[in-house]
Amino acid sequence: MDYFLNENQEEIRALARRIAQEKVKPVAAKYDREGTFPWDLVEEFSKAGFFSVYIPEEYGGSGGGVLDLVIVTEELSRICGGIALAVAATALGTFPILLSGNAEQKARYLPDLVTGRKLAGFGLTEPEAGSDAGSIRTRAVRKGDRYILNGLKHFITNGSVAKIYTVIASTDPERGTRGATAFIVEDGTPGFSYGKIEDKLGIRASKTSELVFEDCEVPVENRLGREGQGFIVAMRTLDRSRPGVAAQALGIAQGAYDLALDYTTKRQQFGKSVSSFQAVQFMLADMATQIEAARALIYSVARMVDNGMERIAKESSMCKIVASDTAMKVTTDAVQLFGGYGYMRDYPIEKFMRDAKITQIYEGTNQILRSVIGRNIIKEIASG
Ligand code: COS
Repeated sequence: MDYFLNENQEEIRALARRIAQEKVKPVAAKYDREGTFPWDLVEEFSKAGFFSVYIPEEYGGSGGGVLDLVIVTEELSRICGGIALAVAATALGTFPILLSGNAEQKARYLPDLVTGRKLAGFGLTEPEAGSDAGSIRTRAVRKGDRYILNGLKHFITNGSVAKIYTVIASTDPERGTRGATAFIVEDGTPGFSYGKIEDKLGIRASKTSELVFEDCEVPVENRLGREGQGFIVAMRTLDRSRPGVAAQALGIAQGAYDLALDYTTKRQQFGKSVSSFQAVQFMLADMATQIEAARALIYSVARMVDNGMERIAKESSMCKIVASDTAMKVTTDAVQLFGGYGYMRDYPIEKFMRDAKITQIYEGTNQILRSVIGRNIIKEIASG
């Protein structure tokens, strides 16, 4: 397939592929085993400019868009979907500032995010507000020139390693989704701390933690947009970040397929390579076809975002569903193709299956995303 990427995007792909091979591959198993955060690789990604690829030039970025971010995420995830999140989750935490930040907020926060000197995180989810994002309980009460935040966010990617968080809190609980407000909260703000750090099945090189707010004082200047706009800020952010989760899933699927193809052409049974059997060829054919279909959809949605299209909740949900279901199917089949070896931790393939699972769950479970697609289809009909 040819996706007619521009010269810049081809260069970004080549660079991300090289860094993934040379720097990520040798240490991916170690970080997965230890569950530690890859600060040395963050340094490499920062030098390579990966944190800046989707940020406009006026804010110090390289002027690309979501498609550029998708390419970086895909290539890094071909080797390790967990390590790729250092970049992808920082983008998730940065989108609200790009979308809704005023000039001072952008000038203050974007320079450190563009370079990767600081990582970002996005605090929406709470124990009682997952799919039902409108029912958050974290409260923000205005007192003079500050807001006092109290509450708990959990399952926050980059939690405890990021320095800048976009946090959605309720300023008017009576108004539900229309009473939510977005804030920028910096690491080190008094009253803000990290709770439980999660021990996960996959993406173990990525940190996931609780964010705890206890009378945390956030200056009014750190409010993103107006009071009551927080839910829309969050939804618009997720519309733009879901192609990134899809790209992570795509990379994981491609990485598992690459290994399975190599293995089945080398593995000999009954005096010939197992890839010469039709049963295996059909599996490889399905894997390759599904991966390409996912890629075509993700790149199209990323291009929609980059061309300034606004209402893209339906399409962005579609690409996340297709790519993450593909990742789960392809990685499971890849383990199958490795036979007994596939189940053993000595081989790299089982990690892909563990890493794939989260892509069907986070940034909207594939079930709630079907509901988002359904609502939008009905709305389109109603509006003619
Ligand atoms: N872009 C812009 N605005 C949007 C929007 C979008 N994608 N989606 C919803 N909105 C607006 C609606 O237009 C509505 O605005 P008004 O109040 O002005 O009418 C408002 O947001 C509330 O929308 P809605 O009534 O549809 O809210 P619901 O509580 O019914 O929930 C869903 C909507 C299910 C779509 C939302 O809760 C959701 O996306 N959940 C999944 C959250 C998620 O991904 N969680 C994972 C963790 S995030 S890392």
